[in-house]
Amino acid sequence: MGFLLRKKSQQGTVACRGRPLQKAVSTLVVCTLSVLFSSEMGSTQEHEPHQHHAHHGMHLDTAGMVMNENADQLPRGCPRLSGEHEITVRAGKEFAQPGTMFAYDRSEWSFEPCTKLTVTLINTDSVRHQWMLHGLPRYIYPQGMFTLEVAGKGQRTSTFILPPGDKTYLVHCDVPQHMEKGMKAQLKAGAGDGDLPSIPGVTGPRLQDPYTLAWNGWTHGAGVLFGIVGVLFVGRKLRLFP
Ligand SMILES: [Cu+2]
Repeated sequence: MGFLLRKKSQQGTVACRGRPLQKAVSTLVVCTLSVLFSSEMGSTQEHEPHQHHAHHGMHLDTAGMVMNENADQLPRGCPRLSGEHEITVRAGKEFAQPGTMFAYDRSEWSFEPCTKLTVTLINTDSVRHQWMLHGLPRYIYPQGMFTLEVAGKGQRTSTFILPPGDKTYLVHCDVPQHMEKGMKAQLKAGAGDGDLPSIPGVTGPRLQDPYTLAWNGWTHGAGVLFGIVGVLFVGRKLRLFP
């Protein structure tokens, strides 16, 4: 189809040069449309590898997925591994705190930079959950991510190596609304570089909801008092009272 459109485009270019005005206008439309179509098709072809995740080091089956496993390539700036650790993370509704729906059984981890970390994700729910860590160097980890995913109850294990430097990495489940509903955590390499907002049990939201007035006995009493004063004031003005 692209070939046909390009051919039309070439014909159109010739026509634009040689034909009368009305023909030239119609062929100009064909020229424009063909260029638009061919550029659209070109961009689709460019994005196809992303859709198929052809270069993400992905291991995928019906039960889950591992993306960007790296057990042996040292990130630049790491002279050697600083250590090797294994963690087990459970993910599911049963770990959610009041006000949330999903959670990991732990919200924070801390390791030395250049640590080789093996993560086992155990999903205790029947829905899909992920352990997705962001902010890694893209020359090893395409899109800067390392991801474990388990579709329903089950588990999956994989390994990656943290780069050098003190940094706080976001960990979350990328299934729509799961992070917003509580499945969010942070991993600190070294001292980290601060805390992330809305980490369950660790930090509050970036923007607080504006419920500044807490209703209790005192505020109720003050409200009643202001009401009485207001009624008396208006009553005096209207000469309802002596
Ligand atoms: Cu999830």
